[in-house]
Amino acid sequence: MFTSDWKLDGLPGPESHDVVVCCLLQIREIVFLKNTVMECEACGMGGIQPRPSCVPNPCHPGVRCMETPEGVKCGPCPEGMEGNGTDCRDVDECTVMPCHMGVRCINTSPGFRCGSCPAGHTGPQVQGVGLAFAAANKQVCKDINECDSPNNGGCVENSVCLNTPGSFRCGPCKPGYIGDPRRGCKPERVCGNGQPNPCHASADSKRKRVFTSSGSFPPQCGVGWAGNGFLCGPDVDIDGFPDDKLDCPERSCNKDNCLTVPNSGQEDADKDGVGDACDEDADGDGIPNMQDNCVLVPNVDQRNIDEDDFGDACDNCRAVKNNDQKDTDVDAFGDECDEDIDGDGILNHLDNCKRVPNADQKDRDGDKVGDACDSCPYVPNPDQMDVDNDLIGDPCDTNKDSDGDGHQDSRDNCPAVINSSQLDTDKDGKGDECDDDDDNDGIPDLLPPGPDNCRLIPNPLQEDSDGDGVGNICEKDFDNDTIIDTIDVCPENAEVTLTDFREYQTVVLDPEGDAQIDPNWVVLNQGREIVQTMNSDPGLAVGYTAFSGVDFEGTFHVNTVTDDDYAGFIFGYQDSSSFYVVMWKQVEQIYWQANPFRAVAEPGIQLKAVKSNTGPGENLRNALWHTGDTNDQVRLLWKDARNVGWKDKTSYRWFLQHRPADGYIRVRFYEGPQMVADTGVIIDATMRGGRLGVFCFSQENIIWANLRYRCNDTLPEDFDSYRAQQVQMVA
Ligand SMILES: *[C@@H]1O[C@H](CO)[C@@H](O)[C@H](O)[C@H]1NC(C)=O
Ligand SMILES: *[C@@H]1O[C@H](CO)[C@@H](O)[C@H](O)[C@H]1NC(C)=O
Ligand SMILES: CC(=O)N[C@H]1CO[C@H](CO)[C@@H](O)[C@@H]1O
Repeated sequence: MFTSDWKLDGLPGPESHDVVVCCLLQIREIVFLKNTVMECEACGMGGIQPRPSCVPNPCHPGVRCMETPEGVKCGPCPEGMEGNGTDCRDVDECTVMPCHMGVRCINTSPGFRCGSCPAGHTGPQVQGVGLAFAAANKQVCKDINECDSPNNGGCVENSVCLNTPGSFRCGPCKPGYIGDPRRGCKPERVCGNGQPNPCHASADSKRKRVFTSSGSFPPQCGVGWAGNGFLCGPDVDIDGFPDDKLDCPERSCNKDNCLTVPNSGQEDADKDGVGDACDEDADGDGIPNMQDNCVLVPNVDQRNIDEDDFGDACDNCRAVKNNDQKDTDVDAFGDECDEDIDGDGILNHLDNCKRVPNADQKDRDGDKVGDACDSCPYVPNPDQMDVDNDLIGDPCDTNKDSDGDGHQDSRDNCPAVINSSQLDTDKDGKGDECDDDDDNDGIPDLLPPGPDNCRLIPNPLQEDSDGDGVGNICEKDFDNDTIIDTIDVCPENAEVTLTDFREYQTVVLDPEGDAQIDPNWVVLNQGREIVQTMNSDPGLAVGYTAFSGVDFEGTFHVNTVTDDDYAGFIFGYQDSSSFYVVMWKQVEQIYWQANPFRAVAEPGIQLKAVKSNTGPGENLRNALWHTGDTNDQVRLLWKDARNVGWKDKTSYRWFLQHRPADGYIRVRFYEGPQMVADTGVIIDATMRGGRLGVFCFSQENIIWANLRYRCNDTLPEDFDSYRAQQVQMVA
C-alpha cells in the first residue's frame, strides 16, 4: 500500500521540499490512520463509530426526533400535515368537506376554517386541524325557524308563517281565520263538524251544524304563566296573575297580590296590597281573621246582637241568627229576615215559590207549589221530595233516560238525541238538537232554502252584507246573549255566557252519617272561584248549567298542611247517583268506618264513574273513598300510575275534555308549566253529559281557582288515532 510516489493533494510540492521534510512523517501517519478508519467503516467492522445525532435536527420543525441505535428517527408529522417526518406537507382538510353546504372552507397551514353559516341559519364557526377532526366535526348550520318567534316571524297574527331553509314566507290566514293576510286575519266561523262555512246539508246531521269561532282569541299564556297573552310571566300559584308586574296595561299584567295562594279575583278588602286570601287581617281592623267576626268589614267593637258567627257590621240579618248568610234576591237582607225572599213582590207567606220569583203564581197541579219551583209541575207533590238530587220530584221521576243525557224521556226536549244542555232557543218545546229550525224564522237550519246564516236569531231575509256566510244580526254575537262571541264561553247558547258558579246546588253524599259535618262552600271572583273551609263529609257543589261537549279547567290548591284527604272535581253530573269524579288524595288510608265494607284509599289521582244504585249514604261514601271498583256504586276508570299524592299548599291545574256524544274523556294535570299526569283517551258512556262542580271528602281549605268552562263539541284529534289503535288490537 505504501508507495514512494504518493502525493498528497494540497501538500507543498517538491519545490518546497526542504521546508516540509520535517512534517512528512507525521502526515503519513495521519493519512494512514484516516485510510484505516475509512476502510473499517466501509467493511462494517466494529470500532470507533460517531453516534447519529438529533443535533442538528434532521426532522420537520415540530416533529420529535429520536436517537436510536438504528439511527436517527423522526416522529410522525404534526396534525394537519402528512409526510415521513423529515418532510411534512400541509393536508387539505377541505377535501373532506367539513363546512356546511354553501359555506366557504379555508385551508390553512396547518388546519382549516369554515366561514359563518349562511343567512337564516345558525351554527358554530368550525375550525380545527387534521382530517380526522375535520371529518368528525363537520359544521352544522341549522335553519332558523323564524316562525317560532313570538311575533309569528313578523307575519300578521293568525296567518300562516312558512319556514323555509334559510328564510320564511308569510302565507294565507290560518284555517279558521279570514281576511287579508297582509293586514289582519280574524276568526272565521266554521262548522263544529269541520265542514266549511256555510255548513252543508250533507254535514253529519247527528252532530249538528254548530258554528263556532275557532282558535283561542285573545291569545292565552301557557299553564303556570300569566299576562295578557302577548306578554307572560311566571305564575307560581296558577291563578292567572303573574308573580311580578308585567309591562302591559291589562289587569292580568298586575302583580299577584297573593303570590302563593290562588285568588283569581284578587279580592283585597282593606286595599293594603295584600290579597284577602293571604292577609292575616284582611279588613285591617287590627283583629286577626281567626278572631274577627267580620273578616272583611272593619269592626273594632265586634258587636254582634244575634250572637251568630257574623258581627253586626257584616251580618245581613243582625237580629236573626243566620250562619249561612243566604240572600236569594241579593237585596242585602238575608233570607232569614227577608219578608220577600225572592223579591218577586209577593210576601213569603203568600208566595207559592218563596225562593224562585214567580209573580204569576201559576200552579197547574194545585199542590200549592208554584210551577216555577215545582219539581213535578203536573203531579201533586207538596213535599217536593227528590231523593236523587236531580231536581225532579220523586213522583214524576221515572229515571228512564233512553239517550243517557241525564234528562228523563218525559222531560227531555229531544228524548232520542243526546243533549244534556236542553237548549231550546225558540222555546217551541223541541230542543235545538232535534229542531230543524232552531230560531223558528222559516229558514231551516240546514236544508234548503237554508242553511240559516243565523241559526239562533230569526232573520227570514238572511241579510249578509259582507257576504261571509254569517248573517248581519249574528255577526258578532251569534246567540244574541249580549256577550260577544270572543269571550262567550258558549257562543251558540244564549243561556250560557261566562263561567259562573255563584248559583250552585249542594249535594251531601253521606246525609245520614254523622261521621263529619257537611261542607261549607264559599264562592268568590264572580263565580270563578270556590273555597271549601270545613273538614267534612263527602259533598259536591254543582253548577246548574248542563253541558254536552265541554272543556273544564281550574286550579286546585289545598291551602293547609293539616289533613291529607280527598279533593277534586266532577263532571257529567246528572243526579247524586250519577256523575264522574276526578279525585286526589294525599296519602294512603283505610276508611275509619269499616261498615258497610272496608275501603282503602290510594294517593294517586283517580277518575271514577259513579253510578250508584243506593244513592248518597254509607255505601256510596265508602265506595267513593275506595280506590277500585265497587259493585253497583263506582267504577275506577283510571288511576295515576305514579301513585303520588297532592302536595300541601301547591297549585295544580287540570284540563278536562268531555265529549259525551262519543264517550270521550281526557284529563291532564299540571304542576306549574309541567304536565304531571294524563289519563290519555278514556272512552266511557255511563253519563252522556251533565253538570260541572267540585268535590271534597274530609279535606278542608281547598281552593278551586280561576275556573273556566267552555262548550266544545269538537272531537279532539287523538280520538281517531285511539280508535285506529283499538281496531288494530282487535285485529
Ligand atoms: C236580541 O236580544 C235583545 C235583548 O237583549 C232583544 O231586544 C232583541 O230583540 C234580540 N234580537 C233578535 C233579533 O231577536
Ligand atoms: C275545542 O276542542 C278542540 C279539540 O279538543 C280544541 O282543538 C279546540 O281548541 C277547542 N276549542 C276551544 C274554543 O277551546
Ligand atoms: C251532544 C250534543 O250535540 N249536544 C248539543 C246540545 O245542544 C247544545 C246547544 O245547542 C249544543 O252545543 C250541543 O252540541
